[in-house]
Amino acid sequence: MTMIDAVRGGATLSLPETTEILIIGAGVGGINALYEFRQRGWDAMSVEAGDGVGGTWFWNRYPGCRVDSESYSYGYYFDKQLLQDWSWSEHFATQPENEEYLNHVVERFELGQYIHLNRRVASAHFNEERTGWDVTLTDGARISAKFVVTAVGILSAPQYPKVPGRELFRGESHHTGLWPKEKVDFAGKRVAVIGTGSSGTQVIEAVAGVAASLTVFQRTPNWATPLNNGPISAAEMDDIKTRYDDIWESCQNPGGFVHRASEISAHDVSLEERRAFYATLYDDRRGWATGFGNYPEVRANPELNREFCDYLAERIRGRVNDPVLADKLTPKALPYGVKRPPMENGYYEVFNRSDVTLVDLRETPLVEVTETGLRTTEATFEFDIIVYATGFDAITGSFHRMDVRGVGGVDLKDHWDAGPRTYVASATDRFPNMLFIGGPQGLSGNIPRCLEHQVTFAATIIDHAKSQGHNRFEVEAAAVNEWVDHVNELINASVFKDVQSWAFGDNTDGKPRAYGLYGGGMVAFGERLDHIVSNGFEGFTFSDR
Ligand code: NA7
Repeated sequence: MTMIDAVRGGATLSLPETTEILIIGAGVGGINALYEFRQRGWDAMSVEAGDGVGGTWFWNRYPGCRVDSESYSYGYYFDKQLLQDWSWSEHFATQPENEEYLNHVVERFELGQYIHLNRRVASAHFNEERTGWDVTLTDGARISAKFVVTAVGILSAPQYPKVPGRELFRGESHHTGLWPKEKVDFAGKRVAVIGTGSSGTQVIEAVAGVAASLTVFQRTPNWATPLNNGPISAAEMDDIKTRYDDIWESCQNPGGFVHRASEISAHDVSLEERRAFYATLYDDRRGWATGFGNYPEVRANPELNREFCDYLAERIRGRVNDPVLADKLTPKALPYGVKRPPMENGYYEVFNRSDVTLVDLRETPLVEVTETGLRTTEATFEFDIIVYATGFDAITGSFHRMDVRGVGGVDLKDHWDAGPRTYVASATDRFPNMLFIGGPQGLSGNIPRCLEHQVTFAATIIDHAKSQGHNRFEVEAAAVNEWVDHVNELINASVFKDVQSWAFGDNTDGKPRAYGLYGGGMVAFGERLDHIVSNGFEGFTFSDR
């Protein structure tokens, strides 16, 4: 039995009817929360829709999938021996390695006995009479919980193009966020990939050269930059293990990544020096160094941002042989960094292959999926496999797949009908005894570093309620309103405010435009959580009802 099989044994656990704390989801955040709560000796358990743990690293098992935070900065830091015992094989681990790691954590800390796999939440209704949550699963099982902690992710409800015919296609089709466990064999196949975000970029690199032909359907080009991944030697990993305290410290910055912005101002150096620095970032530095290790002015100053974009466009032209194709792959009027840039590894060179074609959906939009392939306004295409790398109903989609009702039966969908409303991404008014890990209006960046703040915060809230004998806690509407205003003020004052992005819900038809992330960065966010706790849980009301 492999380690992953052993954890999957959780699928056979019998489900208790009651628990004190129910965690929804066993991904990166859910596992962290379960570990924290069980360490404290609490009666906590998780339900997880997948038949394995890992969340993002369970569902997104498409070829080429890998993390783009440095792995040694991405793993859990809650146990020093775990850090010493686990060795990463590459700077940016693949999906299988991440999944293996998360399974290792679950097994090592004996959490599998509390994780109920293959259990998807259908509804969670607040029961005012007994002050707790009545949770129903899609298989009909019911659980009563005093507290519910959601860890459902903000990019976990896959989304497909809204064109007719998807069910008619007779070949194989898969969404990157819902990839099957069975190997998808691309060899000798005519393959379409729709979407060129982070997932599309990775799957395109993996499929090119394996498939007989690859047709990439691009709607919006983005500024993909080199990941500059590489193996980690045994000596290097030994050295990393001596530096974990420093690595964690170095992550305490807005993005939670190991990269620090240049201390030299772009204004203090010549254009030639700036271009030399851009070349270093592009060719030698890893991952998010391009964004977070750059001159700070590149994010804030439109002229310098344009200068950096001109540099990136030049590099694309240098890598793509056909100038017309290079132009199609180059963003127009999109500042660098406002839309999450994909990290690539040979992406642009893919388009030099004679068996790879780019279809620009801005020129010829997708019309329908047919029995044999895809049709745009200009042409019909035949395929054996269609890959949808078309992203997610982001931020609220994973919540709205469930029927969540708070005080007086208020539906979370109605409560958030103008966009998500939270207090520090951790709770919303009228939904007592419910906390979010990685909820709306929270952080994006190096996710485990961001989420550990929220896990500690959730544990502190629950601990306060339990230790003071409070039956119920709730956030005040005024606190939620203040956070919503703060989130909006930050975004409206930034260069990001007009970008079309899932962060605003722009990629989902019918969604109100509302910013769903927190733009103040991880340090300010963590300080705010600390401030709330040290100010008597400001914004929360505890009661014995
Ligand atoms: P993303 O970043 O949302 O990318 C989705 C891609 O799919 C993007 O290129 C979209 O183009 C494209 N898309 C979406 N809908 C359509 C339709 N209807 N037709 C054509 N193309 C479409 O999702 P990913 O999975 O790549 O990445 C999600 C996160 O994972 C990412 O932020 C990282 O944190 C890791 P668009 O740009 O909307 O025009």
